[in-house]
Amino acid sequence: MENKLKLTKPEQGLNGELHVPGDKSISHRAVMFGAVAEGRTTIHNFLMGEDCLSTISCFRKLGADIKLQEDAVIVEGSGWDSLSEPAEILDTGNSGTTTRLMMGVLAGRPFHSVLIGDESIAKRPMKRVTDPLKLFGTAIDGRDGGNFTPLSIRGGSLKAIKYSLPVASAQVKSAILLAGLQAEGVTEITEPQRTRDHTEKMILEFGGEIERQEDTIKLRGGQILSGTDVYVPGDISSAAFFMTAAAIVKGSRVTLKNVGLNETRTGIVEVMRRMGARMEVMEKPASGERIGDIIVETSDLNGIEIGGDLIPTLIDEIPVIALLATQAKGTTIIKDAEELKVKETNRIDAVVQELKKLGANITATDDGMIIEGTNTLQGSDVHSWGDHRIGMTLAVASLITDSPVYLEDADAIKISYPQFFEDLNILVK
Ligand code: SPQ
Repeated sequence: MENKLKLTKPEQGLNGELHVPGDKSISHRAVMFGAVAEGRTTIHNFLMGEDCLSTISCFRKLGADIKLQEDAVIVEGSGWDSLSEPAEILDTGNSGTTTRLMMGVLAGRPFHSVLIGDESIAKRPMKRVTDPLKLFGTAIDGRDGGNFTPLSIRGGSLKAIKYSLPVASAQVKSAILLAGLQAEGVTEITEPQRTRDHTEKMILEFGGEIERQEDTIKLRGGQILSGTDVYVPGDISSAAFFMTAAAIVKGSRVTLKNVGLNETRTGIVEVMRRMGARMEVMEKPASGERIGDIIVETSDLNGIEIGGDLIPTLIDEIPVIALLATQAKGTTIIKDAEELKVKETNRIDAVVQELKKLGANITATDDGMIIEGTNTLQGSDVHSWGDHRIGMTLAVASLITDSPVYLEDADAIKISYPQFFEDLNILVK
């Protein structure tokens, strides 16, 4: 059982309050915008997970002045031109967001840089970003015609583009917006489905202008952004693990404080409501991103169908929703989610294979999965596949298995939630 973490069912339910760590998507973007804006940016509740630390490390290699303090991250921005050619390769670690958004930043910088990540990043498709960046006029190449890392970028003067996204992806949209800010003219992007809009919101928070009309976003290049204070809300994708745990572990009542409630991210709330979860969402006044408290109690759940426009609003929560569905009466069908195949792992295969080991009645489909509930889950040896969201899903599953779960590569959880087990312990005591 070496290198495996033994996880056992708690004696009673999960109870109490928790502040989940800062939102990963917003933390990345706050560093990036802080580095290219003029003046000081102070980021409160920054997520100190490995992915966001990769973003900081890449920007430092470009010459950005970023200080980590106990309660904030301070970025002293001096505009786009303050970034300079890195002497070293930029290593984005396991982070798709760092890789793809950096590509947009580097597209307009007049120097050469090389981006590389870990084994998982090396398998994730980048052509979806290199294609539009080439249209702007960037010289960019990589393995397989620019589809895989290492990527080599020589940025330069960019001309605005009109682009219709072939896949619903906030990362691709954001890379185009970051290039668009450096381009001459007005960039227009049309989305096939609405995806998380933290980049658009952050452009406004940094004093920029951006418009949205139905599915099309318009952004003028050459805008000067100003440093600001960013308050990062709790990450709803992290909260989702405790929302699920509270719903499926008997005798639970959990309050998750100050969670981000941006409507492009709250698909999990809609799904849990439709499944019949006992939950309450209490929104609080906020100036930037929406925030509030989410209270979840042990619930009797029913299977539902999940697909269409809802998918981009809960894409990262699907592994834990699959676990939730094992505890719901009837059938849950998750469809239109083929994007899961190109995340940190193929998350359809990973979830199905690992939950099956615990006795779940779950089948993979081409674009999602079908889960038959309700199942009593049993303990087993399982693997995170090096994917933080698979690791946390299996850790939550262990709260209801009739014997211990032995989780291999639990360390992957540190990518987005370094204090996950400490926070879990707060609720099981
Ligand atoms: O950064 P990374 O590795 O791509 O992270 C993931 C995650 O599970 O944390 C996906 F694997 O989240 C993405 C998300 O799936 C973060 C993100 C963003 O911050 O813009 C957008 C989504 O990806 P995409 O490809 O749909 O744009």
